[in-house]
Amino acid sequence: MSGVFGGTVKRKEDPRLITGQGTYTDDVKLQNLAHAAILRSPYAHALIKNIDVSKALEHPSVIAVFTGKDIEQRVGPIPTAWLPPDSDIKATAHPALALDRVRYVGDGVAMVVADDLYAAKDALELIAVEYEVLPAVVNQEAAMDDAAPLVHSDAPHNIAFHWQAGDATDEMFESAPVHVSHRFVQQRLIPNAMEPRSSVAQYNKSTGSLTMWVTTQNPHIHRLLLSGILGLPEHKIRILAIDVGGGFGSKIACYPDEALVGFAAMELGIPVKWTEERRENFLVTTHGRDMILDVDLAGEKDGTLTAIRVRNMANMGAYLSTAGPGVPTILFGLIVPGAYRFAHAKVDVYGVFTNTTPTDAYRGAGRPEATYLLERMVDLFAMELSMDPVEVRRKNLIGADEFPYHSALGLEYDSGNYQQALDKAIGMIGYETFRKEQEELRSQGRYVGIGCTTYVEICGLGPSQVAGAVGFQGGLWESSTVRVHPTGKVTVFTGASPHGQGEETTFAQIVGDRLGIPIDDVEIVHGDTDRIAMGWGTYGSRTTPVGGNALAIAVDRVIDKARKIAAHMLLTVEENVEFDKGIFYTNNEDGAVRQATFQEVVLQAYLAWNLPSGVEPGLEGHSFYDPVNFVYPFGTHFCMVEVDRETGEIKILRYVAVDDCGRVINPMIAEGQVHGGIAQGIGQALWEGAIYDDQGQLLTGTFMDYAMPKAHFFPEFETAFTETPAPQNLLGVKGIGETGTIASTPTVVNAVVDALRPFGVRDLDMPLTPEKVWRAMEKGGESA
Ligand code: MCN
Repeated sequence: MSGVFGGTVKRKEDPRLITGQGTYTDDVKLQNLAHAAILRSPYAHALIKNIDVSKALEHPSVIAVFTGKDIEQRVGPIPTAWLPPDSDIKATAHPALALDRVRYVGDGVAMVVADDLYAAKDALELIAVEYEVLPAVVNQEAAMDDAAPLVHSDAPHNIAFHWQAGDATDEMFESAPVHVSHRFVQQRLIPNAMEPRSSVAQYNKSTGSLTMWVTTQNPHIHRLLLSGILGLPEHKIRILAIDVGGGFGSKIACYPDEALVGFAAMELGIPVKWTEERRENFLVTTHGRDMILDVDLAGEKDGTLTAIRVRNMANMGAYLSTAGPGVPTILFGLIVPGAYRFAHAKVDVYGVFTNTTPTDAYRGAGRPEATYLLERMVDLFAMELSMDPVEVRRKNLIGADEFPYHSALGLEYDSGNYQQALDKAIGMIGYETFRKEQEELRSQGRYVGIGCTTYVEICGLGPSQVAGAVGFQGGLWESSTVRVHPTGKVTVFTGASPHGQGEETTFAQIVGDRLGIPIDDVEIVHGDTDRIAMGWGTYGSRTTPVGGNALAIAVDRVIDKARKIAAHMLLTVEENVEFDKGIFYTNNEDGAVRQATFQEVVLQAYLAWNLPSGVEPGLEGHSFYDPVNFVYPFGTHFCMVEVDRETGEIKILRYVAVDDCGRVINPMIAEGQVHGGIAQGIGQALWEGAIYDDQGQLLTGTFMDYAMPKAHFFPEFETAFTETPAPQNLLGVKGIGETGTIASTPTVVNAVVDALRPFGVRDLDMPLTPEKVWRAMEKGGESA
């Protein structure tokens, strides 16, 4: 079926985006637009002894130069929005421009505003800053050491917070028949959305209102935070997220740069634009992952898993970013037991300050890290018992009849059929056949391997009550307004803020399906705080399960009102009126059918000549939907690889993904999300990794040193869905935006380690570069 729920429909937004008709923030052109550039610290840790801006001010194109001291009283600190409870959190102030100390390379020191972009950048070189360089610390474990320099004097041992969950005790591991321990390092990753960050601000002095175009995933959160930072009432700020070229979590945070642009426009009374260079994107846009994970797994000799324990040292960087503390706590910690029937679990998380770029969400945010350690541990456990890793998984997966399932860490998994997804993936990859071929190929000196991941994800953020209980300083519901125009065309206003995911199409499908109208008659408006009352944005694969259901409820409210009007038109009572495929109808006692089209009823609502008593004119539905639970997508991924004995190069032979996101609205879009996610997850497994030297200099600050995956690195992904409806929401949907990233990283690493088994290799730290793999083979030797 095409065009409605469940149908493959081409993305409505694509003709605009792929023919260069998209409008991005940097495309915004205003009269008298000035340009801002930001002077950034070249040191990871230093005292600022003096800043001399006089020469920069002499530059003929320079309009103003601001330092931290200049704006201290006018621009408030950049806050974090996540304060994990009972964690003794040190949410130390993050000034928009450094005051007397810089804490990472890239920390803002001064801002130049000039009438020309290049002049602004030239003038940065005219600012003389006198620094006293201090020792820096970049590794979180080293930062917790007694002797480590302190990033913030009020955070002893550089511990920003300590958060715990679960009840597993030492004894459970010490006395377990099988006990496997291992340390995993989740390397730091640098999100690289196609469009770098940008903001433009325009202040109207006569009305006291500030309009800002911002590359953000959550315009209303930006409005809320900027209102506090700039001391401007919220209703005087309009945030516009027009076309946003990807975010992957890195455009959630409210950054100092945006506050500075807003301030400059207010202060100078002229519009100001700032756009990040790619180099700045590497340096100051929030990074992802960077966790050191010490894991213990306990089980029985028959392969039953009983308890899991993790100590996570999470590198938070120099400041706590907007959602930063949420990543290693709720998003990571609570899903550690995964898809398995663990009786006990324990998670200890230390959020640690270092002299590095702040970390925040990066696609999957916490869940890839949890899934990685778990799926690697399951393979190590299977290795310990000489069991087939797939069999260990099958034995421990939560059964389809056990839902709703209460996990060892207190979550209620909504629905699942994990075995079905596993069986489907096994069938697609041909697991048994491969195992036989593997033996044969190994005897010929060819090193092929297969890896598996059976995952469950927590997403659809989320019930506001839970969000509040775990420290999020906001709600996580979503709003929707459905405005039906007199001709039956529809405009939807959603508080979600998609930036590449395709909801202009899938949300139109939800409306088209329910109202029985073509999706071309539906326009989705998002990313404008003046047109949309409130919303919490797009991240955590929440847009469909939360925003989509808010929309469905609002549409149903439209239908409810329209049904009253239709009943009046059809000379019957509301209860006798059915609505199907855009037609209201009633069955007469004589068997005749009377009917009115949706459009006829809508017109009546506006003409208002003949409305039932008590029914107001017009047709609009609103909803503020707060979900009762998260949603829990799941699935099984398999990967086959071959490792070149001579070079250590890894070739991905096949990749199979079976995912379950409940009812699928648009299979093509969902598949596209899985593809993108897999590519990003494999990027972490094989190529990507940020490296700092001991002084805190980022050594991987360009695409020359930071390897981004490219399409030709991958085989064609073989994808499929199973559909287990989400039982707690109207549409039966779960999120799909992150599943690929979550599942693919351990899948590939498991496959490579499997290929290297003849060399006695148990584990390798990511990224699995050819050199690392080759050395492992050399060290292990053929006979190991
Ligand atoms: N969908 C569907 N059926 C479902 C679930 C989803 O057809 N059962 C569709 C949706 O309607 C939407 C898409 O799949 O068109 C993704 O929806 P959803 O899972 O709700 O995820 P979000 O829209 O909330 O997107 C967030 C998610 C995250 S967290 C990151 S990070 C990410 C991602 O999506 N960043 C992206 N995908 C991205 N894709 C692009 N192009 N750019 C990014 O920055």
